[in-house]
Amino acid sequence: MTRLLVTGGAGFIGSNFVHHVLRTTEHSVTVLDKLTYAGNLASLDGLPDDRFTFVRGDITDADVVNRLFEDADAVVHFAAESHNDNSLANPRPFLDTNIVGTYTLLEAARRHGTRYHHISTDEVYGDLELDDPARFTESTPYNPSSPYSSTKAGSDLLVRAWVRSFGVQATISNCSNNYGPYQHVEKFIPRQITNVLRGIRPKLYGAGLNVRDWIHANDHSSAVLRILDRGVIGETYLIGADGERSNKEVVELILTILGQPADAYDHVTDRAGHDLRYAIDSTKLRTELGWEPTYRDFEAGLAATIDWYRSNEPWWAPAKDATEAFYASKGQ
Ligand code: NAD
Ligand code: TDX
Repeated sequence: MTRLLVTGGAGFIGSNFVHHVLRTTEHSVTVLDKLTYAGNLASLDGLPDDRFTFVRGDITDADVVNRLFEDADAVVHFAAESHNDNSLANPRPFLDTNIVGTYTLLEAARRHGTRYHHISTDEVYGDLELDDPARFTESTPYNPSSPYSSTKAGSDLLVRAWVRSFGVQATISNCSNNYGPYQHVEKFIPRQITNVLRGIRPKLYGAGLNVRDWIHANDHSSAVLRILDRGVIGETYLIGADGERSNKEVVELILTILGQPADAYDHVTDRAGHDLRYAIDSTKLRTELGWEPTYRDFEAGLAATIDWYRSNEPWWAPAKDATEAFYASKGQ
């Protein structure tokens, strides 16, 4: 049995990953999470006590990190400040957690010789034009746009340097936009679903023509497990499921699934520096490691996600008012 240390396991993708690992493998999991506004212990309810441990702590705290590395066979690093809009309002926590936090984990991986997998984003590559048929590959040059994506890019480069300079046993994955249960209501899809459920009109930044490449969080989880099992040390793998949609299309789908007129949304102030389009070419992961996504029907996955938010209002309601107040203060 492998003992996994999962940072950020109380967040959106980390909690989906922990559920997926405990459901589909024999591994045991320890979560290290600071429980910032984005962490929610309720996302980890119902896990088996004999294979799951939760530790509240900060990834920038070398003492707690080193103690936990002593008992880990492998580390999967999800913890981050993850929201672009927050990074525009207050960048500092992004530097602390995404850069210094990653540095702290890499130093521990180096000291303990621990296998380390680094979770990152396609946003490190910047954006593509709307009419450009190109997609990101592992050799696309880094060109991040926001404080968030620049700190993620910086963290990826630290990993590459620690592999080359110190022989750390690391892999990196850069994934496209995730959707699914347990995503904070600040993010696009949960914000619009919960708006409609509350009788608030969805809010589309600018014209809504920006394109995101959607993947279900469970497919992200299966890809990460595959890289942990079969990935080549020092390599980067792009994770994506061919899910390109404009934001306008997604809002119209949410409204239609919830039985509302497809045009019952508002256009609001655009995001500063708003990336136009992301698109992932995941050929390397599919051909070299034999991974394939399971959720190929975005509409079905979105409908299931809407059902989850409809059934789990106690999970999301406590964060909803403060999130909407933050957006309202910016005309969004
Ligand atoms: P999230 O904001 O939902 O969760 C982040 C978690 O990290 C929270 O539980 C939070 O409490 C914890 N955390 C934050 N700072 C910490 C610290 N200093 N020490 C310990 N824990 C801390 O984020 P998410 O959307 O689940 O993203 C997880 C990872 O996946 C991030 O690295 C992100 O860059 C990456 N990613 C996200 C997406 C996406 O669509 N959401 C896509 C690609 C990659
Ligand atoms: O109310 C909104 N209206 C709107 O039009 C919000 C919150 C967002 N948007 C737009 C902005 C983006 O074009 O929707 C798109 C998606 O927005 P976010 O959910 O904020 O995601 P994005 O900025 O694309 O980044 C996400 O995917 C990559 C995650 O938050 C990152 O952590 C990940 O790295």
